[in-house]
Amino acid sequence: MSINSLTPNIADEQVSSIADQPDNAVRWSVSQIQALLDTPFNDLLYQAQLTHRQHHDANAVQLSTLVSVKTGGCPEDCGYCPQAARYHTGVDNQDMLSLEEVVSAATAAKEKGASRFCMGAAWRGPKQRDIDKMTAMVSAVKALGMETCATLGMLKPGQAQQLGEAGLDYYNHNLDTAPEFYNEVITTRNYEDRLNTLQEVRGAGINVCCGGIVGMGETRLSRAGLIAQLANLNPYPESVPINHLVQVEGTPLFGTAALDPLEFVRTIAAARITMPKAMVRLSAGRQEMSEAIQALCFLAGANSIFYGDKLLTTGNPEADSDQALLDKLGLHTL
Ligand code: SAM
Ligand code: DTB
Ligand code: SF4
Repeated sequence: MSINSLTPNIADEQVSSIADQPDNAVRWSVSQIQALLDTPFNDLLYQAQLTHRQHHDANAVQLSTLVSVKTGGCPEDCGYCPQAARYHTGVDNQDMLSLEEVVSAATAAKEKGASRFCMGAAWRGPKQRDIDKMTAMVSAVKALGMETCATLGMLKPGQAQQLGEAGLDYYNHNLDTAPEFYNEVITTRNYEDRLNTLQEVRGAGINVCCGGIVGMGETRLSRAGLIAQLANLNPYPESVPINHLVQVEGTPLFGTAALDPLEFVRTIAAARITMPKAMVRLSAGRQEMSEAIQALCFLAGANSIFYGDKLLTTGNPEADSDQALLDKLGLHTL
């Protein structure tokens, strides 16, 4: 079934050019994605399900567990982040974890059923001595038979290569929001910096994990702008985390007006439709979300979650309650 039969408000000539191109050459305009977001909810979810079922097992969910290998004291000014040194959020700074601590966290995550282990650090970017420690951690986690992921901030030339040689499967670096809203949220690094790091990751042959945050006070148009940026990366990311802002007291974005949860579901659907083969991760913010909204996110094409009782510094549903939710929905894990 063609896209235009389901989204009548997308212009015909735009649709025919999409249909004629292979997935990784598809170019989405912001207005096309806004048209998707404006589609009646049932049509949007139906279209997302059709796309999802063409490329994925509709009842499978991949589990990634996060660990913060270096916490707090970050020099950047990301307005959502509890780890920025300049905001007073009550996060305890923690120097880098030891190799043993990381391996034991990864072992526990594997035993609980996670297939991917993601190591995060509150850095603007890693120094060479940090890369040396990270490569040892990546190799050790890889040796456990897990997929490895790291999110360490901006990478300089050569750093991605070293991480890749150590066995890094994915690097997470988010665009976070649309270009026009970006400066409202972050000023200490720009959009171009982020795109450059993504280029370093691609160049090293590492899979790209790249997504953003919704619920930061952005408009629907800006949500469309974020999805357009992600979908137009060539190729688009293998893994797309869609985070709902976790509001942390002390951060500038604390107190932002709550987003209608159905807008979050729509954003997931737009990610699924525009990046059909990607793993779309229902990411931060699940603890504040009802089971019904999470179920709608799975229906909209999310097929991955962060799993384990903590994200980096904030809470996430307990593993047991997630297992109960997956059971209730008849979802199995990858
Ligand atoms: N410091 C590195 C960086 O910023 O690239 C890596 C860690 S950083 C915490 C990874 C991502 O977590 C951010 O890009 C952002 O998308 C997400 N994040 C951070 N705080 C969040 C919050 N309060 N709510 C939702 N997502 C958040
Ligand atoms: C991503 O997109 N979300 C994760 C992971 N990548 C690193 C982080 C969410 C952080 C939420 C706030 C916290 O726990 O500090
Ligand atoms: Fe630092 Fe990353 Fe938090 Fe930004 S998101 S303040 S770079 S830890």
